[in-house]
Amino acid sequence: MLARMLAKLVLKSRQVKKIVNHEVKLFPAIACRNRLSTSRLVDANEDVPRFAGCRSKFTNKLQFIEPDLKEGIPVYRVMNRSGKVQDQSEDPQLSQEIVTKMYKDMTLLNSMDQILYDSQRQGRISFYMTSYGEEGAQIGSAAALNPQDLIFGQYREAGVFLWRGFTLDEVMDQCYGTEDDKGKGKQMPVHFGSPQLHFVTISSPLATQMPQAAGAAYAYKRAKNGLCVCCYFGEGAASEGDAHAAFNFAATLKCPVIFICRNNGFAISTPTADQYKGDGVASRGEGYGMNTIRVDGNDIFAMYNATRAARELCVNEGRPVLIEAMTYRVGDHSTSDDSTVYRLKDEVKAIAAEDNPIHRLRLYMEDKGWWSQKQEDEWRLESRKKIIQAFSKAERKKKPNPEELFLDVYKELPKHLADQMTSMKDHVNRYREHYPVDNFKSF
Ligand SMILES: Cc1ncc(C[n+]2csc(CCOP(=O)(O)OP(=O)(O)O)c2C)c(N)n1
Ligand SMILES: [Mg+2]
Repeated sequence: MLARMLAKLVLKSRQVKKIVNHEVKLFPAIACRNRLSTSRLVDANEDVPRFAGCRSKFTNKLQFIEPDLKEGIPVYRVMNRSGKVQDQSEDPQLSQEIVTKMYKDMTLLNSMDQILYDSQRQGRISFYMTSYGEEGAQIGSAAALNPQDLIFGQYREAGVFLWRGFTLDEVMDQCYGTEDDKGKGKQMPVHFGSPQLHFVTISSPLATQMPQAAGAAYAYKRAKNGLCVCCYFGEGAASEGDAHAAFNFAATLKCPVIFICRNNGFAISTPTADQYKGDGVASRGEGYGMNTIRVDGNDIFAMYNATRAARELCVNEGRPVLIEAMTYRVGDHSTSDDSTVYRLKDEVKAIAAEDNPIHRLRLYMEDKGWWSQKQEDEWRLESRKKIIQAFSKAERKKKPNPEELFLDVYKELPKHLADQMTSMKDHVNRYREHYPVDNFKSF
């Protein structure tokens, strides 16, 4: 029975193809590709492996693959550390206006980080995470996307939000959990989200965004809307099982998704040397059958070019892409961390000074005559002022009504949550003098 079925299958898929002046009978090499229907055709007499799930030749040489002996994946860059374009044909030739916006957003992010980090230290907000050192990776990639493309982030992508037009007021409302915060104070600071800007709200559990992004990209593919999905994650998150599921679904289902790994050298206190043995995260892309590139994440133009090309592959050819952006986490992991305990201050100082994405772009702009010390001083003052204004405004606002704690989680409030809400209100009303009720909206 099985033999009959197999014979039928072979007959059905047998094809004849003309090669030069003679005909060669071709059979599907079950071995070669994942499905019979997409099998590579091989000469029936060809002695090649016919195992499902691989594509290769036979060898009589007993040889292990020795990753340690292979040269690492190269790092694509456009500018060197002094902001000089190495190969003019790789200069994306962006307008002065766009490059200035890139620079202003990078420096705005930098100043915002300083102010919000300090405000956490002063007890004004509960938590914060900075993007120091990763400004180029964030803004370079964000600039290459279509503003309608859907983004899934991890938590260290505030620059992507700024590029898309997330306002300083929105940042402050979220970090302070004010009555104007779109998340109504439910999320930890920096867990931004914006339906208007097509940015899915950040989740704290690592890598949850990755299979979600693959799924959303599959939906986009079915909708044929000409858009792609972009998913940011850290190299630490890439060790989660969800990362495997995401890569594999995206590759097998040919989902238009760009996975951007920010490889900043650390997952909190764990350096990359203790996280993986292979050649970074990029080396895994090939294994999943994805187009992959490793990029100098401190080079904003390299990030821009790579993301733009990845977007084309996604949208025009329906192929997922993995970009590994090599960078360095200059700041502490978060305000709950003290990185001096596990790395040398001098190492951080040296990298921040010698391989700085902001500095690199500034040198490029100065070379073009697009930026001067005077403009720098004025912009630094102006941007700081804007941030402090937004910060003071948010601090004066009321917090959302505590009832909000129970709302917007389920479409209809379940009975057990309704009961908890009543208990909370009864309790606070009974002990009002012990609660800062005046700080909350209509309680
Ligand atoms: C499932 C899960 N495990 C552990 C954590 C705790 N955690 C928060 S951030 C982090 C490190 C992540 O590192 P990486 O992905 O490299 O991102 P980076 O902070 O370097 O930007 C860990 C372990 C978590 N949030 N979720
Ligand atoms: Mg990391």
